[in-house]
Amino acid sequence: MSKAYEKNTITEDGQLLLKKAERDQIETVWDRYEAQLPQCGYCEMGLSCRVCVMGPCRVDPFGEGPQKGVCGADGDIIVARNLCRMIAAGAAAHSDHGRDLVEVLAEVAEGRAPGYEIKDMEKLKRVAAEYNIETEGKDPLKIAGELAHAMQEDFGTRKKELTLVKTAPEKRQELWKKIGVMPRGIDREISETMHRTHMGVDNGWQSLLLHGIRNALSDGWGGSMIATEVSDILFGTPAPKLTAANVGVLKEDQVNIVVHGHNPVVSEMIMLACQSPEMLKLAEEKGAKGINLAGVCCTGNELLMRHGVPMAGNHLVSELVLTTGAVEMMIVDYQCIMPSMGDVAACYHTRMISTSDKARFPGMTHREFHPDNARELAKELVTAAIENFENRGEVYIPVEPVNAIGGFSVETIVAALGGTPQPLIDAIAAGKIRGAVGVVGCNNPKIKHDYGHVTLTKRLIENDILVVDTGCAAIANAKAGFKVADAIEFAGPGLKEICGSLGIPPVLHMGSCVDNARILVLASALAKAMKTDISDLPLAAAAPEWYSEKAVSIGVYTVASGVYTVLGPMPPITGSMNVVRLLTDGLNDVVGAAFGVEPDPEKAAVLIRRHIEEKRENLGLPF
Ligand code: XCC
Ligand code: SF4
Repeated sequence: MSKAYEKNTITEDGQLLLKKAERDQIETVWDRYEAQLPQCGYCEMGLSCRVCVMGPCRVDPFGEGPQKGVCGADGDIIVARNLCRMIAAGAAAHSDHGRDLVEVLAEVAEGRAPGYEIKDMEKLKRVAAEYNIETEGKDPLKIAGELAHAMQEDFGTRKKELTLVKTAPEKRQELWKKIGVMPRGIDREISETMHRTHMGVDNGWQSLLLHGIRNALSDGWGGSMIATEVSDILFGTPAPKLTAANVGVLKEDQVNIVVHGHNPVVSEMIMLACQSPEMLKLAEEKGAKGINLAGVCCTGNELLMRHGVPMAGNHLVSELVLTTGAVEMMIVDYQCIMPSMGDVAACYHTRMISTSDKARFPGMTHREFHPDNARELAKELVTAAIENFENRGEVYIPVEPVNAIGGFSVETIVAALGGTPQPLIDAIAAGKIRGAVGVVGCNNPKIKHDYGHVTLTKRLIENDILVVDTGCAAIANAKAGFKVADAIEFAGPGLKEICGSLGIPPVLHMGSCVDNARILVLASALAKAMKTDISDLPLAAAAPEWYSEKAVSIGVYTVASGVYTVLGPMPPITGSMNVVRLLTDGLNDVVGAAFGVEPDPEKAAVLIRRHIEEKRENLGLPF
């Protein structure tokens, strides 16, 4: 194996496919990253501003050139404004995804979404109760309609507080009220961020960042949480399922369809079409042994969690999946779909389909999904994919898939523990499990692909720290083999004993990126059971390879919820030492947690272990 491929990714399939891509003259994300180097230092430090047309401006970090933009904004203001706009974009992405699900729920209630239904009645009632909706003896569709309406109000501005915030521990809610960051409407907070960061509005870097926290909280305890809850209501609450990961999940003798993006609204319908006898028969007629559906990124995670649909890869290998020449069709919705995908597909027989009214891509055919046409359109697309089977050229699927178990919703974890979180708390109290860490987020060509996730996770579990994961991190850990019951071999003695007796892996797949809300719910349940606040618990989070604005929002709401969070790549804030100090230290006094930044996962593991032991000591738990 040539060194160049090893430099980019630790995965065997990634390395082999990179070689294939080079042979096929496919340009990848790594090539384009290389071509961008050196990247702009001002932008890297957050010191460039394009907010208005008196600019663009930049502030000289060495103190020699200009220290203020044309309007007079200094480095602190510019850095804080830029960061807040990243939060707003990330919160908007998650929350708009949530909104799309709520709209489907509303259409289901009105009987206008053929093929969609209420899958989890119990959850519908439970969530409706959070919204003070009477459910006793009421028709489920009526409950669904009322719930959809109530959730839509969370997006608007008619309230002082989002509804689901009240599921946070009391102490946390009081703190948020005290410091003035209680999120109100989801759309309102995003819109207010855009207002505050307009030239000549909020020029206090502290007040800007406080609002940034409020905006991020409206994502975590609002838009994302709504997305997760409604997905469970419509498609079922996940329970453990056997699945597999890496590009080896593609099948040489079957029609391969890959879904990419985030929202299960499209991918669930594609899955149903793939399973229909009519489609299976057609596939057979065309000489295929079946229809094989696989996922990439988070819409893949949604299907994996609920149905065990296998995962072909995460963000950075999304282009490489196409270089197998084995994909008949890739169907995308939105977020994290590189605009290069159409170019890559053009070199093979793969057909690329975009489906969302808000997301277009070069080189893709646009077939728009709406609740009323989804079922029919899904069949049409699957038919086209099957018909494309005969156009295949050379196929290269160089690896065998790795087995994994997915589907650990909070409901399932609590059920596995016997109905209450108490056994987990006992195990933590006894020191068998030192604590728990959420390893989440993306890939980024600045970090060797999957190296951050896998190295950090390995170090944590071998030190008896339970890992829960989501997003592309979860896919990395699945490929690394950490998600089978036998993976307890990688764990320290205490974690091994506990997971072994429960028959669960030491790394629990909790879903997609909006499903980080599940981690909030779990942390909240632990804090409530221990009658304390989340910030007192031996917990931490990490985003070892993050890249996206969504990850910024996630990081900020996680810290604001009281969880120490270590980022791999440095966010663009180093142009302001004030902002750096606040985020990495000062926030401890404000929300009881702060950020760390450490691109080396070996060192990040040490930071996290130290933090967990400190929290244990404060709680008086044994060493
Ligand atoms: Fe995207 Fe969600 Fe990041 Fe992966 S982890 S690169 S955001 S797909 Ni969410
Ligand atoms: Fe320059 Fe100020 Fe306009 Fe930003 S807002 S571009 S710093 S003048």
